[in-house]
Amino acid sequence: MQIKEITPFIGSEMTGVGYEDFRRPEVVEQLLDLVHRRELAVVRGLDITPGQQVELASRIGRPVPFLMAKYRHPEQPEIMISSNARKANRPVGVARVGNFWHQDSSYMKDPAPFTMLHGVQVPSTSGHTLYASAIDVYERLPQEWKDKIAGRTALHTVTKRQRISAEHVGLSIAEFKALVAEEHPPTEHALVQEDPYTGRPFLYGAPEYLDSVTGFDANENAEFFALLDRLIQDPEHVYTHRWTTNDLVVWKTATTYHAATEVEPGVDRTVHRVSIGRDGSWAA
Ligand SMILES: O=C(O)CCC(=O)C(=O)O
Ligand SMILES: [Fe+2]
Repeated sequence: MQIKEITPFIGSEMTGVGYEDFRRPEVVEQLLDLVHRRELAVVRGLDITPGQQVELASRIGRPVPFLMAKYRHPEQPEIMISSNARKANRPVGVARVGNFWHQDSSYMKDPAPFTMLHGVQVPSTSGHTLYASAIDVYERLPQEWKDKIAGRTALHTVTKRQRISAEHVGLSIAEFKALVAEEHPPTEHALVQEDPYTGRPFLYGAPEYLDSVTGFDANENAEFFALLDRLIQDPEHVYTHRWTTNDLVVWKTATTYHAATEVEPGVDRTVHRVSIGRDGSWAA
């Protein structure tokens, strides 16, 4: 087995391991340790079945079945099929998942701590995933902004990203917004948090999932969000994951900003996604 760091600021990669190796608790521990220390771990060439993916996820925590039943894997409800492919003219999964910079489910009170993707059918020339470390983003904040945000909370919201779907047909924009606000009320989180595993401070909040920083006026919010967007998307600090078949990618949701990029026209991309919640042994 080989392990190497992908960039100085985020990511480690494991090669030369197979599913059998992950039956050994120390190999799972090693993977988790990489995720904790490097925010993101990539295992290349892991040829696993959907059942084995869920099995592996359940050694890390508690896989959480996806909310929308029709996009769950038919045999493995813990897997959400994230795909632009169609079969018999029907979508096989959810298209355009996470195609903007975000931290997974930050608009929820207690987001699942890890996300795991398995590359089932992945093009090499598009559909990459971009990653940035929230620890690195905090470090690069100018001191005056660190002082300005110290001790503050922010309101997270999904309303900027909510899509209109069948259940919303016939609603006015105002009614649609009211419904979303009722289903997903804004959630308050500390803006600067400390990673319990490494003790390092990180910035919790991506502009697309942020309503406002508590106590900031509209100008301060706009200025802060623009600064955050620049820091998160700085090409010098972004890792572009170019998928190869059977990549397994696991990240810490709190400390990882990421964005899915466009898939070129006429090309199918399917990844199997498992959201991993806390369980007793990994409660942090
Ligand atoms: O499919 C991808 O590239 C990542 C999408 C995403 O944001 C996620 O699955 O959380
Ligand atoms: Fe995501």
